Amino acid sequence: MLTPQQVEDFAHDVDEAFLRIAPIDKLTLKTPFGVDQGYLIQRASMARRAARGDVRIGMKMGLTSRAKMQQMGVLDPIYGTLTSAMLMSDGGTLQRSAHCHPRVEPEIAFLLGKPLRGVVSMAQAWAAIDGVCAALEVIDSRFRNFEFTLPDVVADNGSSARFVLSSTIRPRDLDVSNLGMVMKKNGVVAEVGSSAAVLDHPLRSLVALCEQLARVEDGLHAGDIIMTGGATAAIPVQPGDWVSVEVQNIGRAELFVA
Ligand code: OOG
Ligand code: MG
Repeated sequence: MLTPQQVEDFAHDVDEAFLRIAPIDKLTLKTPFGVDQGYLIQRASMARRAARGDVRIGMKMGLTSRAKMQQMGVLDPIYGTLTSAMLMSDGGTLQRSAHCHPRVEPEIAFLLGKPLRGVVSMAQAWAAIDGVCAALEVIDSRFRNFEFTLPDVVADNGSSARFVLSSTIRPRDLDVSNLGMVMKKNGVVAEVGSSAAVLDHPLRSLVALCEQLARVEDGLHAGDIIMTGGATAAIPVQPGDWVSVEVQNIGRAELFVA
């Protein structure tokens, strides 16, 4: 168990690494702690961003596909907060110099039209969704070489950095369980996958998020953007790169790196 002061100190460390764009050693190297403590640090570090005027606009799930779990060596899904400063416009430009070591991954995102709380069925989760988007997430671990344990990456808000969404479709009859996903770098296919890679069905990611939030008496709001997690491994990017994602029956989103 960490003391409240240790939680604050770790939140400060991870926030400073974010502000200074200077990766640090994983926190558990100094003092080991568990996942629940990781979420306390996450909360405290995101409260620092909120105090600077950065507003919560949704939540992300991470490590929901085997490809991501294998790439990172961490085997459990996690969640983090999405804020207004993270949202990029489609076709927007990512400043490489504003990040430590950015990587990009293809995702399915949901827009919630209704709040969701507690244990919900797949049917209830689907009924709360107003829109579905193709998405790219830019992750940028605050830890040196992207090396961390589960509690560390939780403390670091799931390595979140930026994200971009395609235009939204509101498909009552669309089946999102097994849609082809292609991520290209500079027009060349980099990763190919399926939405099925995300917990067998990306809607399960939303259901799992609700369940995890219920444990801390939290929930999702109408208007929230929900990122369901990378369907393939993430790819590193450099200035001059452009990355796009195409999701079958949904759409396309892209970003440029300067
Ligand atoms: C952790 C973040 C994982 C995802 O979609 O799986 C994530 C990381 O890979 O650094 O965002
Ligand atoms: Mg992700």
